[in-house]
Amino acid sequence: MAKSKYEYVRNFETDDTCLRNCYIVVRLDGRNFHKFADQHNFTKPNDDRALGLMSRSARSVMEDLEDIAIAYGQSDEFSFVFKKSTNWFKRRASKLMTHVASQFSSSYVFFWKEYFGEQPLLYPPGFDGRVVLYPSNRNLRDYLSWRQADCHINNLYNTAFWTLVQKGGLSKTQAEERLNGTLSGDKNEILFSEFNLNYNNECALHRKGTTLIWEKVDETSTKKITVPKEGEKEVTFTRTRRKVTAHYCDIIADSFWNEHPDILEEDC
Ligand code: DGT
Ligand code: MG
Ligand code: MG
Ligand code: MG
Ligand code: MG
Repeated sequence: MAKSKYEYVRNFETDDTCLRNCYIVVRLDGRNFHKFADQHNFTKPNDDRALGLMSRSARSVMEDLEDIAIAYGQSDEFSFVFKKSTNWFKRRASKLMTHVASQFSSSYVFFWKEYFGEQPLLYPPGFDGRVVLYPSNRNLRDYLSWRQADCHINNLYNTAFWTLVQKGGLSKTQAEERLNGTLSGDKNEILFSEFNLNYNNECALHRKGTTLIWEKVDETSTKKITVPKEGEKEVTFTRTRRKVTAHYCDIIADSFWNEHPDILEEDC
């Protein structure tokens, strides 16, 4: 077919193919969620409805898009790790990132009511996205460790801050002053000695964030079948399915990676 005279405009498109042999990480972060959380009455410091909805939306991304080996989320962010070997959308960064961001955002709205019930969604939320490439397993693990350490630091601070305000009767300014310059150990100590709260016994989802991976799960179901001469009979089927499973554990140390050796590919 003859090309139109306008065809040349295609050449203005830039090549954004991701380098081969690298993990492609897409990280999304809620736009202005400080305000969004306030306006939708998120509980402080952690709102389980909001965290559940983030996780549900991330699962939809993993199920609907190809080649995501692991995802990690905390607060208003989620990181998706595409396999090193993925060739989805010819590894074009803009395609990968926009598909993740739009699937996530539409899922967040689609599943809102399931998590928030009577709390109406007041305006359409948005998420920004970025793409980062990691060439080695060490770099990828350090990236995920960085996000989990961020979760830990923020959650310990927020837990201490809101405990001082909600249970200690301090104003927000007083709580801020009290925590100014404190180290992790000091915050743990305040929680333990003044509020009898052992931070390590707090909810793992809040302390560690959410890790989603693919796992093989056996599913058993029963079915009624009709056998000639014998009549109706109940039989049990077991089939193995790949499912997205959620984990609220440490992903910084080796143990998680040793227990799930399929997530990472060989370094090349
Ligand atoms: P951004 O990302 O630059 O558009 O601005 P923000 O406001 O989204 O800032 P960010 O992403 O650094 O921080 C996340 C905000 O979301 C933070 O202000 C607290 C809020 N948030 C996230 N999860 C929860 C929650 O479970 N409960 C409450 N109350 N707030 C939350
Ligand atoms: Mg930000
Ligand atoms: Mg944000
Ligand atoms: Mg954030
Ligand atoms: Mg199209």
